[in-house]
Amino acid sequence: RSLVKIASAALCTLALSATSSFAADPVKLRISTPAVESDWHAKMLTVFKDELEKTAPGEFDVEIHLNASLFKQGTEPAAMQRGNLDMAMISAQDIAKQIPAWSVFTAGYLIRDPDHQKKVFNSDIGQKFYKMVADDMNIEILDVGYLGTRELNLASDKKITTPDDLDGVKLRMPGSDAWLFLGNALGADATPLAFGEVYTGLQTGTIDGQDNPLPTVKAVKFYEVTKQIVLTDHLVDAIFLSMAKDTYDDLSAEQQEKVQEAAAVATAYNNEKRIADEKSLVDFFKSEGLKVYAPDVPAFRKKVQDAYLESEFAQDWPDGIVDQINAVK
Ligand code: KDO
Repeated sequence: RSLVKIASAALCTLALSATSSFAADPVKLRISTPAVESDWHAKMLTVFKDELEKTAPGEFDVEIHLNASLFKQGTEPAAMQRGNLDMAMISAQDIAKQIPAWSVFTAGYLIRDPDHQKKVFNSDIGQKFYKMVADDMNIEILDVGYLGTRELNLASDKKITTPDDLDGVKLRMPGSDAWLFLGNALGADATPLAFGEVYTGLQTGTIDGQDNPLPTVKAVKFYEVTKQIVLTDHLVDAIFLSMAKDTYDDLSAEQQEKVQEAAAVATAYNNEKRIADEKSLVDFFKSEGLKVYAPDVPAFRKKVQDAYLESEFAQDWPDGIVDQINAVK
């Protein structure tokens, strides 16, 4: 009898420790990004982590890996799909490699501004495109963040007015077809290079320029190795805070809700900071000795829009999608 008691007590302890260790084990969320610490979308990851710590104390262990130290730029979706990474901030260009319809969001001069971007992705259009990513890539997009409006940033001080002025300019773009197409559509000679190598490329002259939003030009100090910023406004860029669907599906409904809420708080923080920065940074770059001016933007818009509409990319866009995006007010 006492043996039975001892045995059942032992079982009880086992069961208890199994439950309590399960409850105490936080869900590890490893995030990889090429972003540098001082850029807003890197800081937004800390906001995400802090928010989760507040709303779900001890339930998550968010690990942030910056500077592409965990996975190379552009390889994050595959890493999430293989089960090697839980979260990343992925681009429309990354997604378009696997879902060609997504290339519509890589087209220059389509999304008008950050407000339009948020509204498009919060609408049925966004829901439909997010579902494609969940179904075809097994990745859950939590929210869209505004990466900023991309501008040209060149090492030479030759005045740029129209796309013809970029003839022969070796313009670094991130390494994928969709990115290179955009660089060439602007009139430059697009050349691929990883984000982490751009500063040295500009410094040593292996590239003549790069394109990025102004807050990133500041965060990575590209202004130290360039002479001008041409305000082409060619791409209102987005970054999608995402989670491997297997990781997401393993969370409880309550945890999923907290993750969604934390993502919304984080992207709101990023967007507010970036939009404010974009308004004030022109003066900063001028004070650093750079020329900052607007070219003939309608000439760039026409060249780029024509290039996309005639491209093979456009053949994969859902019927009527450009009109639907334009109609979002
Ligand atoms: C870049 O390489 O120029 C880019 O801006 C592309 C974006 O999609 C994104 O990968 C970003 O770099 C990184 O997050 C670094 O800011």
